[in-house]
Amino acid sequence: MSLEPKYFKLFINATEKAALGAYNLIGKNDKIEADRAAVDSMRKEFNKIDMDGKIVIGEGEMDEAPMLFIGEKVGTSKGQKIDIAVDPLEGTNFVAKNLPNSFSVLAASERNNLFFAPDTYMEKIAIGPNLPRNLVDLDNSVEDNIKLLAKAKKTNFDQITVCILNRPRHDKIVSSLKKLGVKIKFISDGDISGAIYVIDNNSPVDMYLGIGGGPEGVLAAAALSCYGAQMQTRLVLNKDEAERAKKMGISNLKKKYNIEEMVKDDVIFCATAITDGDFGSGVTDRGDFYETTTLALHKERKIKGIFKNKHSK
Ligand code: VTB
Repeated sequence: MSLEPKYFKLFINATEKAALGAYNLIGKNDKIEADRAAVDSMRKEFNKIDMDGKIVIGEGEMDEAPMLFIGEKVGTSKGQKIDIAVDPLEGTNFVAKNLPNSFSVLAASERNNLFFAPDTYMEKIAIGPNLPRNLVDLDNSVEDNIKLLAKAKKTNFDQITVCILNRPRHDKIVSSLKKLGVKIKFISDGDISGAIYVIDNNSPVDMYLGIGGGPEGVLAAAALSCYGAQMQTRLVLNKDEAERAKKMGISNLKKKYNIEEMVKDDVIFCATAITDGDFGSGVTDRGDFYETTTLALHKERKIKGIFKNKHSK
């Protein structure tokens, strides 16, 4: 089922307002306050929208997050039944330290169409569009995945770039990549952008690999699905998390999820830059108004664009 077109602008406005909310906290070295401001502004906008909205990926579970918690109802309750995955401030460190690549992001789809991922780690592998379906697989060795990708792209290993979060948990993957002579793009944080690099024509990234946040995985999948890119994920759960996941209705804890299982149908994806980033300038003070830059996608309507908007002070 498709989302009504009117929601596209309304959701862009929600991430814009969250980005504006965090703007005054750029460089204040207070990631908690920055996150709170973004969450607060996004929630206010949601509650003005005529929709029967539900947060499916949010700031945590009800007992640990006061706002935008998983299961929270948002909107006026008139209108379409919509599930929303949010990360009002992706890259809290980046905002706190005034570094590039922080943004406010959401994905929305009709009820029950987004993977209800718990707030745990997730293994991820992503590649761009126009490649054979199911080309790579989390159960393949790193070597096999690189070989398959290089063959499909008719290129050599040393022409392949893999993006990965710079974490000790990835040492083994990194050493395999080094042995193959593959180029590595390390990121310090922010693996939604990391995964999105595979569809960005201006970035040389061919594959995203490694373990990052589960919620970020679903948000990245929403963007990638609008471009026909591929992604496969699997939850990484400790004992407590396994129990929680079961309670959330996940019976097969070792399941590999393909992008079509994470994002089942139509989806709207919006990401508004807070600090300058890969898809454009962060919130900019133009004197009389603020200007925002948003990457916004609507799968069914094939809209993929960068939208600049003015906001009065
Ligand atoms: C991951 C990643 C996020 O934080 O959740 C990461 O998905 C935290 O990883 O994009 P560590 O626990 O290893 O620090 C981000 O990078 C930013 O929220």
